[in-house]
Amino acid sequence: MDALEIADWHNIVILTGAGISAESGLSTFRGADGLWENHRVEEVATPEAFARDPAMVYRFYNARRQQLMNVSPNAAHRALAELERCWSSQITLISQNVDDLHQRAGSKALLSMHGELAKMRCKSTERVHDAPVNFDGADLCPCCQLPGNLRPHVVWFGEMPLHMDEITLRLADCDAFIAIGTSATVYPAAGFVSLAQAAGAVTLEINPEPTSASSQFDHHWRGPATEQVPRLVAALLGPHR
Ligand code: BJW
Repeated sequence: MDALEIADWHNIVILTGAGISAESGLSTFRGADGLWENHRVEEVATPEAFARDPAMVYRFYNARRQQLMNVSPNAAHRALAELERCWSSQITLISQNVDDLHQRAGSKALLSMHGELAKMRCKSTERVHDAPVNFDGADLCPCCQLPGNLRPHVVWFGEMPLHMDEITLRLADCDAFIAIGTSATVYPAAGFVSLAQAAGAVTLEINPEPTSASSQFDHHWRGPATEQVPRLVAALLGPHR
């Protein structure tokens, strides 16, 4: 990928995954430290798990909300926020992460496709509310005043990710697609590279390791996000910084 190629990029779609927050101190889902109380994420992040054992699922998300208070955005989050501020055409930042590190770094137009840890949702009205650090089935919902109606505002397996209409439109009209710190194991996000390629986009994967989608990407920058993302943003903004 050279400067000439980058000069043709106007609309850029960037997808981030758990790897971008790893160097802030948040565990990835499928890394060596990815288990929680010996459960895989696929056993906790489902509507069935919530129906079977709500206390366990509330505990999982309460612990992760607690953890968020002790971490900060890193150089990769900050570089993407700078890119959004300085890029003259369109940047679409899609995150699979439910942490708020992109927002805290200054990204404004973020599409959080798997929801947000800092929010909770009423199961009756579907209204979304700011979440306290801890809540569970005993808490009264702010809109319906009933206990047992609040769930984390996150997307579990089998549920429809958020903002899909907008994401599909942006992918159909992008010149470049960049995936950062995602294992490409969870759909529909794992299929975005194909949609972008069908639109004629150049594709770049940033990840220290190869992933199951690596062969679909045109370019690979191997290394941690805090090194590779600032390098990418420097290449994109060049003399405009
Ligand atoms: C670094 C780094 C550093 C480390 N720097 N990088 C069979 C076939 C195909 C699909 C399906 C199927 N059976 C079921 C499905 C669908 C299912 C699915 O994909 N299942 C798979 C397990 C196969 N998907 C769904 O159900 C989704 N809904 C859906 O499909 O609806 C229907 C639909 C149809 C058509 C269009 C649209 C929709 C919903 C998926 C919801 C996922 N939810 C979770 C939990 C969210 C809440 C929470 O956080 O608790 O989202 S699961 C979990 O995985 C979380 C993540 O966002 C997601 C992806 O994980 P991610 O980010 O890739 O993390 P890791 O840990 O896997 O990878 C980290 C990467 O970072 C690694 O590559 C490292 O190398 C790298 N890394 N250090 C850069 N320093």
